[in-house]
Amino acid sequence: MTDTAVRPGETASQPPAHPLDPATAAEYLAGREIMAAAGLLPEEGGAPVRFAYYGLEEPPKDDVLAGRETGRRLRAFLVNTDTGESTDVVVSVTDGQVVSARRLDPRTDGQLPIIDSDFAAVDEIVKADPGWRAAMARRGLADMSKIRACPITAGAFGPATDDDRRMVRVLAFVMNREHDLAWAHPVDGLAAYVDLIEKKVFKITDEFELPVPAESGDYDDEAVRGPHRTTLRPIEITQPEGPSFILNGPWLQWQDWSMRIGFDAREGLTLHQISLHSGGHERPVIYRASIPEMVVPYGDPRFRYWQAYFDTGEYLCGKWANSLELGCDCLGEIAYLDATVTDDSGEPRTIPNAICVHEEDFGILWKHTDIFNGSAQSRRQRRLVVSYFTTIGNYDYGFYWYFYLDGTIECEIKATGVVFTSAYPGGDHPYSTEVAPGLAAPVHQHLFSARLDMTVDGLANAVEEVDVSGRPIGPDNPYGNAIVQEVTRLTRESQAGRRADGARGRTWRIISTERENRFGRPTGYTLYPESAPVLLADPASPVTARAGFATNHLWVTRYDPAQRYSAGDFVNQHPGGAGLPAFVAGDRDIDGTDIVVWHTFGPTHMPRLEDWPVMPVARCGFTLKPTGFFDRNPTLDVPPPSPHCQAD
Ligand SMILES: [Cu+2]
Repeated sequence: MTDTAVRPGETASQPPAHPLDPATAAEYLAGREIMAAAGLLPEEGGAPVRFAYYGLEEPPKDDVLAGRETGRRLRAFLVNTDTGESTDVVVSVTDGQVVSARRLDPRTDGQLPIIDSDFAAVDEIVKADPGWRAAMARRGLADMSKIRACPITAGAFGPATDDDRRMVRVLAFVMNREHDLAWAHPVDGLAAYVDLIEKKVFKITDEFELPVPAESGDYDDEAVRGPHRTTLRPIEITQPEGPSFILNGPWLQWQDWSMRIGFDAREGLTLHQISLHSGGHERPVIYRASIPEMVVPYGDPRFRYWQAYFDTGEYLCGKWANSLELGCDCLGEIAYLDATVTDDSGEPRTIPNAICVHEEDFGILWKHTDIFNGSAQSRRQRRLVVSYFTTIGNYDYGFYWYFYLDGTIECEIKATGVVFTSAYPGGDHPYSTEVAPGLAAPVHQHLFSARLDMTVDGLANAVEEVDVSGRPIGPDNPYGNAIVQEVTRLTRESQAGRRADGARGRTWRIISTERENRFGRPTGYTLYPESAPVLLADPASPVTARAGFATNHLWVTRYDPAQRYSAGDFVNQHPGGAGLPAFVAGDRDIDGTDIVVWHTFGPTHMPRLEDWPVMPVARCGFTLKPTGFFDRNPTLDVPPPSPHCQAD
């Protein structure tokens, strides 16, 4: 086993070689100095101005593809924690200048994301509040050292006086001893509304009292889990000649695939310029792939109706990335990349081994035993895996991208960790599952949004919706066995907000409008959705207004460098309407032009008993398969795994 980590610190003093390379520690520091010199960061040291986001402002696609010198830019969201003043800043590190600084209006723009120091501040604020302490005391909870305060983004539900505040809503959990699992002991019926600028509790909702569930959920305590089983024998993965990929900084090449790896505090892992080497040249497939938003709306309509996390736009998924351990999180010949993000003060922070790159055997690629010529052949499938894991509160999410020998691309998200909990009210409560005595896990959805900036054989792409259906008996179909494909070209943005339809096997084919295969048909890639439910909240609900992206499985937009986030740039307490519904309002032409495909996917999670106290990974995702992109099976040249694996 090897650990061939690439340490960005080694090259921090040099400018990155490629315009899409992640921002370096040196660039973050330089950018912060530019902001300080421009008066955007008053009072160095103990400063009230904090970085709610800080990352690379990628140059527009046209400039990158044309090889134009663009310079390096960074974007920062600055929030003054004394006044609430919020600013969206872009600086040019190359020119040493502030490019733009826009003051936000919270009533129309919403609030900047939660910052690290909000967590500690909220704990102090609620524990100092007499009203909240009295409500806890009524529940027999007087020892504040055992209480864990959980700040939850507020959404936008009115009244306007609440929505104008930079605020969170706080639920509480009890941690009886060191290492106890607090999520097993929710304090229900009570929420504190905290103003993060005034630094006080401005409202308490105290609607009912239920006993704090008592059973321990500490899954690492032998009294809970029992003794470790002793029947698992070792599995070792070895590649005696090393892996088949080449990782040169963030540039990755494996078999016919090549791509650039990026990482962002908000989006996490980003993949750029994914292409296939075929027929002697590079064929682009996706210019940029990422998961720029996700929402986890909960389905309990009682006092916690506001619970809906936009983990990416409100909490910044990438910032909470885990450091991965060889032999624990990843097995075999692993190459790691570090990620560089910043803390609240814009100080660079390296997350060692944040991104994992490795190669996996994936069972049979193709196989046939021929009844006529006696040939028996087997080939092994392999995939290249690029992944990272992040922890957002109670949940942990792994984001995995797979690239296969046959040109298939998959995105898989692994959801694990601990389900969010409440007290079980008893009786027939339809909104949650009782997972331990008196402990409930409310129903919720995890809806992810993939942004796929497609470049199938170039910029000129179009999307076709493909359904399959049987045909009724008729003169051309006398025995009723006919099956046909129905192909509908999606030509305008207004027409391309689509839902999956499992009964029709609905897929979406992204085609080149310039390049053809050997039968004169457009080369393409097909998106296979999972056809799980979209957002189930009522169309008139506040959460639907804010998570408009999640009301369709598919959106297609004309490329616009400013349209990056599915729920809009500013998600926290946004009143709604931003992101994809706004992007498509102009109803642009999407036929034979530079387009972006957006895909909503993810499970509706009615927790099972087996999800408690820690949840086995639940998978979701989507697949992109070449469809007439190649002229035949592109893996005929894969050799048998061993000479004895074929018979002629
Ligand atoms: Cu879940």
